[in-house]
Amino acid sequence: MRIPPITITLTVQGGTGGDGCASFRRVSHIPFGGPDGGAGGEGGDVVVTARQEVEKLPKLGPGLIIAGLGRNGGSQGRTGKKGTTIELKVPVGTKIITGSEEGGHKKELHLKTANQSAIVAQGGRGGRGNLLFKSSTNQEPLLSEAGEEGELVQMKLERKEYVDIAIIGAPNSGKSSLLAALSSGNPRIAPYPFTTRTLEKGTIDTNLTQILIAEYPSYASPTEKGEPKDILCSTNTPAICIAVIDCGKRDIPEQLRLIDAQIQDSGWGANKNTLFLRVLNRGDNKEQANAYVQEDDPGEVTSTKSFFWTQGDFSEADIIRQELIKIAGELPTERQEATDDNQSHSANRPRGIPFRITREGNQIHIIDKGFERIAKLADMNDGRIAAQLWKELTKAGITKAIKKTGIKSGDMIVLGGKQLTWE
Ligand SMILES: Nc1nc2c(ncn2[C@@H]2O[C@H](COP(=O)(O)OP(=O)(O)O)[C@@H](O)[C@H]2O)c(=O)[nH]1
Ligand SMILES: [Mg+2]
Repeated sequence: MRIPPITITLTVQGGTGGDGCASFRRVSHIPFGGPDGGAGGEGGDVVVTARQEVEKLPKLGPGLIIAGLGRNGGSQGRTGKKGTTIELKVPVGTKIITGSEEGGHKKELHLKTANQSAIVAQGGRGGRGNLLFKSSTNQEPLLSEAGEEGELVQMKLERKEYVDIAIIGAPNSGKSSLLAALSSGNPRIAPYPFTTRTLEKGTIDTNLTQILIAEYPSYASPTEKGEPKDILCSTNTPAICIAVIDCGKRDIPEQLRLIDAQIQDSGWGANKNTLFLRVLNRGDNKEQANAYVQEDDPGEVTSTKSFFWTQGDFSEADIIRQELIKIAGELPTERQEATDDNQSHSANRPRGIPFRITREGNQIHIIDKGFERIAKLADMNDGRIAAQLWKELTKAGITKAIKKTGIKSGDMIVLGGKQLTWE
């Protein structure tokens, strides 16, 4: 078995919101009806959903994927329709990583269950219609607002199978036997090494929860580079890692070296939330085996607890299982974090960012997302529209800030691609 491609990188963007409408009521017996321009619809979102039937990540990217545009608002107060949402279907266990570490916006979300879904790029808000610009001092609003651009997000999808408890160890040490004893798993158990070539999974079911436990294929040598290493990296960092050590006649230091290599390669050792446990299998002389393991621990396997276990001993297996259930319930697992997160992965859209004024020669730039959207739809050649826009800019304190720049008559004001001359 070859592990299918485990990551794709792509850029996605929510749809732009629809423009608001500027219109007035037309009724035969009322000569000047009030404003009735409706708001634009929201742009569509880009959503990632985990589906049971999907096995591979979609073949997409590196291009840009954009969700549908929101429709423009209409007269008679009609709001535009929301843009079409794009849904990317991915395998259960996919991890979504958005943003970058540098920007401090890096976010991760693991889709662990079927139908779990996350909005990765939100559509832009629809622009306001002139109806919403009506005020006690402006009964004939001529302004409306263009739709907002959707969120632009860089994202990486990583196919990661979800595991709560990992079982690792040297070949033939009894990992499969332990998995079968503890869980619903039904792996092949055989008296020769490397029986397990894939991730062998099982569940421990309680009334409250289901714990996912898996056995990873063993390393042949501490410098393993093949499939066992790929499989090790194909899952998340488990909450608990059990290292099985065969305390029969086998060479324990060699087993510990293999285990150590697995922990190093997986990177789990770096996660302070992962708890490392040891199961000492086939222990004829348990005291001696335990002492030996403690002394020769090469460092990484700094287990907090060792359990003795022998295949066929149901009471020992039961003790281990109860302990795992107890520990799993207490650990701050990734799974709990995911439920705390309300599934919406979207970076919160900036709202209420203060305006900025910059100057380049005789050009004064007004930088303000909201006013740029209003200016975009405003016909500056219409004196009444320009006057209403100035009034709004004054209300927001922007004209005052412009005066402070020492503006002179004849200087240019630039806003949302439109230019105005300062009189
Ligand atoms: N005698 C004895 N044999 C065991 C014990 N645990 C596992 N085995 C045997 O060891 C062999 C390898 O076990 P398996 O679970 O497949 O090991 P894995 O390769 O680590 O998954 C099988 O024949 C098991 O029946 C044990 O506690 N005592
Ligand atoms: Mg096995």
